Amino acid sequence: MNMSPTMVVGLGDTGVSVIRHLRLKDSEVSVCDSRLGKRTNEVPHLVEVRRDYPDVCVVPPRKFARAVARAKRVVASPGIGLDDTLLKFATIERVPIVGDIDLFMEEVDVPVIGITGTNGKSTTAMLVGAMLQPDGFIVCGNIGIPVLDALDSGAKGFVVELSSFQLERLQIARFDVAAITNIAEDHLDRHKSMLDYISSKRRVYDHCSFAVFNGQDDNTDPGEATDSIAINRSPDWSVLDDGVVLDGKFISSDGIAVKGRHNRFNLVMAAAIASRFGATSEVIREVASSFSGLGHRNQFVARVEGVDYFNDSKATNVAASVASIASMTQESNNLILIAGGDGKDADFKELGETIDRHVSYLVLIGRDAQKIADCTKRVDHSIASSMDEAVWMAHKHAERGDCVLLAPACASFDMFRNFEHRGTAFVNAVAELRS
Ligand code: UMA
Ligand code: ADP
Repeated sequence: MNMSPTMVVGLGDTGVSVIRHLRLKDSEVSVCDSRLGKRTNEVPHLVEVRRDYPDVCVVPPRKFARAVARAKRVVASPGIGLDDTLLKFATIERVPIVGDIDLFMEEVDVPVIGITGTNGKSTTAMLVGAMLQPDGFIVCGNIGIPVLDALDSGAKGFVVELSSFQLERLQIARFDVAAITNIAEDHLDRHKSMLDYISSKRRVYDHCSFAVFNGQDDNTDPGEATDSIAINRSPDWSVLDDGVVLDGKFISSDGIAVKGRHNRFNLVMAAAIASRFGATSEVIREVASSFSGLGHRNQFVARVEGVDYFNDSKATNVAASVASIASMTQESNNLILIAGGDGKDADFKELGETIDRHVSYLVLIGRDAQKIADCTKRVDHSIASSMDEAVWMAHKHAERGDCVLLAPACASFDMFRNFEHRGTAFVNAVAELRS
């Protein structure tokens, strides 16, 4: 008898959500994770899956090739690239590879908004979620809640944050509104080229009913065949120096809680999306005045001896860091930047130019510290071996009225578990200065 199970690859948050979903439907499931065998203790949900789903067959990587040949399809976690050895076996056996978003799209029967982009995805998604909360929408996806865990929540609609990793393998795209905030260089250690990265992102527009995009970034333009709003091309939806225009109505910066031009952009994009689903201008104004941003994104930490410290640990690529630095230039006399980490093969030229223009002193950490230093011409720097040391060095160079900004332009994995861990290390180090 041919059992044709679904083969789940990756036992992280996505993998376990896929198993839960498929077992509820009584489907036969196998699972493999490339760390099984050599680094089994690092596989996040193995113990839980063995305990809660004894019927699920856990396949070690060395037996994957045989097991996948029997599978009807593979559901691969986003962190696993299509050129991964396990997925290559699936391709050789011509077993279709999909992601959790496909399984979600097969079942969902309420409106779905897809939001992607290099930067601003989470902030925009959360703003849309707040604007559509009265209508029963919830936020899920790359933001940290696997879509299949949200599917049975009873939501009246979903705001799904999508990464290029998820979009790269998406077969069933049909979002009611699809949005791309911007596209800049990122994840080039995973995507083969910038073109590859851009085309992954643009898959969000396939069969979408309506698009909202960045009118100043042609790579986000869905083309004339798609009904759309172009933020900053349309005068009715635009960012100004002293506020925003939402559906033709001006709101001054006094009525906007988020800081920085890039966040005002996210606000306009979110309002354009939410208004498609009937969010009223009152609700949108209320969200604009109360939503002050997410943790680890341009977050004020403390004032120590007259110096303001800001945590933007989520600035994990050059474009984010550049936007973050630009948003700080009005805040202080001098800006001291802490940057560095795992640069994901990025080109730091634009960061170096921005640092030379706006930063008075630079403290570098992590694997690519020297690479960033080599891209600056004018600004003195120090290299620190820990976050505590970096904050201490910044403190020594700062004077009353200055700002210290953590905006690393890099991933955190060379020194920290994730960007939250890095941001918390920064916050703790600032607290140490006060004690
Ligand atoms: N694994 C392998 N082989 C590999 C890589 C990973 O077997 O080559 C296994 C790991 O051993 C681990 C599992 O796969 O057991 C992890 O899978 P995963 O890396 O896809 O992570 P999940 O826990 O499933 O979380 C994923 C997203 N992670 C990534 O895309 C890397 C989460 O985004 C997302 O919140 C979650 O699904 C729910 O949708 C995180 C992220 O860093 C926040 N995203 C990147 C970003 O925002 O820049 C794209
Ligand atoms: P994402 O989910 O795409 O990583 P976030 O909303 O979490 O986006 O923001 C991450 C970082 O990117 C912020 O801390 C900020 O430095 C930068 N950023 C946010 N929005 C924008 C934008 N619209 N344009 C450029 N940079 C941005």
